[in-house]
Amino acid sequence: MILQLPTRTLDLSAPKVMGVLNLTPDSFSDGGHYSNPDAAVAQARTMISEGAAIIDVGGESSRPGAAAVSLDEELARVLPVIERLKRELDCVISIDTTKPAVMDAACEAGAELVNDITALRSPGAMETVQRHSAAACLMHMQGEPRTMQQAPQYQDVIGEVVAFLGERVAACAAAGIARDRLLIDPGFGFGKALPHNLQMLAHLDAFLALGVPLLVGLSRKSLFGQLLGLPTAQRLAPSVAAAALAVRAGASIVRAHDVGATVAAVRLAAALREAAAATAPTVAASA
Ligand code: 9MG
Repeated sequence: MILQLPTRTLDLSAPKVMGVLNLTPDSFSDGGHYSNPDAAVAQARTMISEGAAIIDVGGESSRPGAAAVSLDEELARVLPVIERLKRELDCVISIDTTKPAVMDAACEAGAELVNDITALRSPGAMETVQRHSAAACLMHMQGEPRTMQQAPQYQDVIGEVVAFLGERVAACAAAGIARDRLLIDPGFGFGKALPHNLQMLAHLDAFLALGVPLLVGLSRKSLFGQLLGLPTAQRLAPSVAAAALAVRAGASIVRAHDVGATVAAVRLAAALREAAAATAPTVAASA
């Protein structure tokens, strides 16, 4: 599989890691670094040296309960960084936003992928992606970030999320965004309780049936806190293990904070996936 971008083609036959570059005040220990593009560019440089193929730049937190950010504030956070990434580093730049005006300005500045947790449902979002010939990641979320974790409800989480993503892929195709510009994402932690997240991870293959490359974001998610009792700072091991499991099950892109460890795990999982595809066990079942 490939992902078609405006200036290049990303070969997804080997899985890729998307490094998270959050430019929100709560993302930095001093609470103010986001206003300094130098720190952000240095962090992106490190992630690329560790093997990230994509840098996902975000100026608004999607954590449950996070405050909304104005358009001007979001633009002020992301644009100076995208401009410098475009000038100074060789990577695919992704813009993590739900606002069409931010998508537009970010693509103008050099972003080639729009990562939208609302799956391009804002008026004008699909048209903006189409106008820039950008790629898009369509993510499932039940509800909205402020309240989504209060009481997520599904009859059949896999069936409902697959159906939603299939509808969004069809809507994008109808708007002229070719399928080879799309990624789908089940949205771990976005309006899902622990059993929903575990069912989705256990049945990731169900999403592959849509024929669109699968991106997953599990890094440091609260499901590891719920399952293992670990605070955010101690979620590296389960995050990396989950990334490997996702790739073994067929994911093409993994979104991660800890790029070096995730790249190593993903390479192992990809090698196992290839070995499984190339060899069939010949051991006869015992009578
Ligand atoms: C922005 N963001 C936070 N978590 C995410 C996830 O799981 N997937 C995608 N596509 N974006 C995410």
